[in-house]
This record gives sequence, structure tokens and C-alpha cells, in this order.
Amino acid sequence: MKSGSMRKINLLTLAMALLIGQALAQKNYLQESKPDKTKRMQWWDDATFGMFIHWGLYAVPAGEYNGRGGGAEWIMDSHKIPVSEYEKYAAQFNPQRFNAKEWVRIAKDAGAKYIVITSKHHDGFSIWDSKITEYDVMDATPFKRDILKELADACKAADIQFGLYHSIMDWHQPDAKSKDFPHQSIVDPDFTKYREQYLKPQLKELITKYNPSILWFDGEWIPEWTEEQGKDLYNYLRKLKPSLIINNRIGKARGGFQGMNKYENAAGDFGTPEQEILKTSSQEYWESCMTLNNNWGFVKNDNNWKTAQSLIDNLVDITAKGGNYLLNVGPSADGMIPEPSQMRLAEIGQWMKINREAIYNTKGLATYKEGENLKFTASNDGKTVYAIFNKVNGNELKFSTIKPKIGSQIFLLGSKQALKWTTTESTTVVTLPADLPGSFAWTLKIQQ
Ligand code: FHN
Repeated sequence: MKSGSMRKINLLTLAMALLIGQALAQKNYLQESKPDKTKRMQWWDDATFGMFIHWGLYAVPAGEYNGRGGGAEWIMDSHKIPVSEYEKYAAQFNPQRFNAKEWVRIAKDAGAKYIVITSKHHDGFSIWDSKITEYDVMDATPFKRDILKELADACKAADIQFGLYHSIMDWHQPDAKSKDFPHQSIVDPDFTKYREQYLKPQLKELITKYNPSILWFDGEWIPEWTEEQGKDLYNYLRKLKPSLIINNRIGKARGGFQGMNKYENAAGDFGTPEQEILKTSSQEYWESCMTLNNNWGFVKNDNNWKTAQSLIDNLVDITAKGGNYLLNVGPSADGMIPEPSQMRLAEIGQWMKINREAIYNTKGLATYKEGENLKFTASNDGKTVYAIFNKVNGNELKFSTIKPKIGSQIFLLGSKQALKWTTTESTTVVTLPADLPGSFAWTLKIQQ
């Protein structure tokens, strides 16, 4: 081919690349089409269950300061600990028992499909090797290991999606000082400078170094943060990684702990109920985050662990209403996920081994329950319904919400034995075996 033609092709290719680059740079991801968002969110929607991890310097005091209890990850604020005093915890943070692969195994064995860990909580401490600050695990602690890199690598090796929780509020950065949380003593903080020269560069660093699939913002309620800044940050991050999934706390739309957007066209991809579950089914993307005891961060005296029954009931209720469940662990300062947390997660994992087909790759139903002990989920194509019950009256289960397909078979998940069933205009009655597979709750698989 003559050199002149080659030159024309190269110029054309360059022009095309420039045009594409400009288009991407100007793209407004807040105007993403519904089909594009559905495609981007699909893995997250199908995953349904994730493990939350709150871990940082606050694990060192472990809920106690100067002999007084109160505050876990909030201990710096709860006890009004001066920044210079709180920073001293960094020298004590040396979690030699931390094993990223073990943490990922615990999550995977529980049936969690993704992990979200606190890269930086409100206290401003970075648990990764940040080039933006020396208030990080590499420079300020004797541990000097990149926790996020070890965890991101372990997630990748185990096919678990890796996500990061990142606090907009920052009690350590002088320019991040908030009127509502004046931990910094400086007189005239420059919040714009914090956002542009600290918050955004750290987020770019996190995306570039650890390739998270999810960014889970928090601490957005401070008066210095606005919906407009959230929209700008959302576009900034999606331009860095278009497939990123970002919660609604990047903006200001969430209504408190109820977590869903108070207004339309807000920044963020999913609602974030906290320590509670939506009262009804929702077609919006939403994820309920909850603790296993009373605290997010490690508190040595908090032994108020939720029962496996209540945790599995929550998972079923949330799934039936179309949501995700992000269940938290708060590791100790030496790097261990508390034993009771591990036990609860293992019990959920045992239940998921039998019933996961009713949880993963399912959708919620408008009529998602009959009474309080029978909930329904459905396969994404709607052809299969799962009736999940946690109470047995005699050896029959009756329901009227679902109409099994005449001639089809009904099975219990975990059993190969087709069950006897009869149906009238209004009610279906399924005869249950004496021995039900597993504990806590059981699932009928019904073709409709
Ligand atoms: O203040 C935080 C709290 O420490 C914790 O991180 C929860 C869980 O997401 N969110 C905020 C409280 O709404």
C-alpha cells in the first residue's frame, strides 16, 4: 500500500480516536439509558448478597476511650478526641493476623458475591498505600502493608467483586472541616480545595490501583456537600471507570436511614437503607446494609450478635422485595474477623448451599409474601417462583399468590423428591416431607 494512503489511514484513525475521546469526556453518565444501566447493574442485582467490612484505626480503641465506652468507628467524635491524640492510634495499628485470603474465604463460604471495605472512614485514615497522604497504613503504622491491594488481589483470585466504602466527610483533612463536625482547629477551611486536591485524587488513585467494581459513599450529610458536587463526582468517576456502580450517598438524595431517594434524577445507582429493610417491594435498585451486632467497627464488649434465623429471615425478606443485603463485619485491631461473626456467616453459608437458587439471579415480586412466614422470589424470566417459608404447620404448605403450572412438578430445594400437590381456583396445597433439608427456612421450587 502506498505511503500516502497509509498516512491518510493513520490520520483518519487518529481523528476517530480524538472524536471518541472528546465524546467520552463530554458524556453525561447521569443521562445513561435504562437498558445501559440495566446491563451495567445486572451482576450486582443478581449477586444479591455482599459482605461489608468496617476496619481502620478505630479498631485499636475498640469502643473504649479513657475507660469510657461509646463509639466504634465514631469514637473520635463520640469522645471529642483531638486529631493529634487520635493520630497516635496509627502507631498501634499492626494487624499481624490479617489474612486477606481468609477474609475472602469467609465471605465466599457465606455466599457473599461481593465485598465492600472502608478505604477511608470519617476519621480520614487511608488503609492503602496512598501517594496523596502520609496518614495511611504504609507511612503512619508499623504494619506497612497495602491492605487494599492484598484484599483486591484475594477477591480477584476468588471471583468475588471488590468494592470500596469511602467517606466524603473527613475529620483529619484540615480543608475538609465541616461546620457540623469541626474536628479541625483551622479557621477558614477550603472545602473546594479538599474536594479537588484530596478527595478526587484519592478516588482516582483507588480506581487506578485496585479497580473496584463498587464505590460506596458515606458521610455526605455535611452541609458543605451538595447534590451538584455529587453529580459532578459521579461523572468524574464514571469517566474513569464507566462500569463502576456507585451508591446514592454520592449525592444528597437519600432520606436518612430509610435510604431511598427523596427526589428524581439524583446521582447514584442504588438506594441504601441502613439497619432497616424497605417496608414493601421496590423495582428500584436498593441494598440494605446491616451489622451482625450493634456496631459497624470493632467493639470488644459488644456481644449482642444477631441470630442466624434473623439474618436468614432478613436475607429472604430483602431478596423477596428486590433488594441486596450488605452484611457487616468489624475486624479487630490484630486483623481477625470476630469468631461469632464467622459463625453466623458460616450458618448463612450452610443455608445458601441448599437455597441459593432462590436468592441469586432472582427478582422481587409485587406480591412478595403471604403472612409473615412465606415469601416469594422469582427467576429473572419469571417462569420459576420460589416459595420460601420459615414455619411449618403440620405437613402442608398452602398458598394462593402463585398458581403452579398444571402438570408441572414442585420440589423442595435440597431434595430430588417431587412433592404431591393439589390446587383449586384459589388455593394450592403442597404436602411436605417429614424431614426438611437444612434449617431456618425452606424453599419450594414452582414452575408457573
Ligand atoms: O456514619 C456512618 C457509620 O459509621 C457507618 O459507616 C454506617 C454504615 O454505612 N454509615 C454511616 C451512618 O449512616
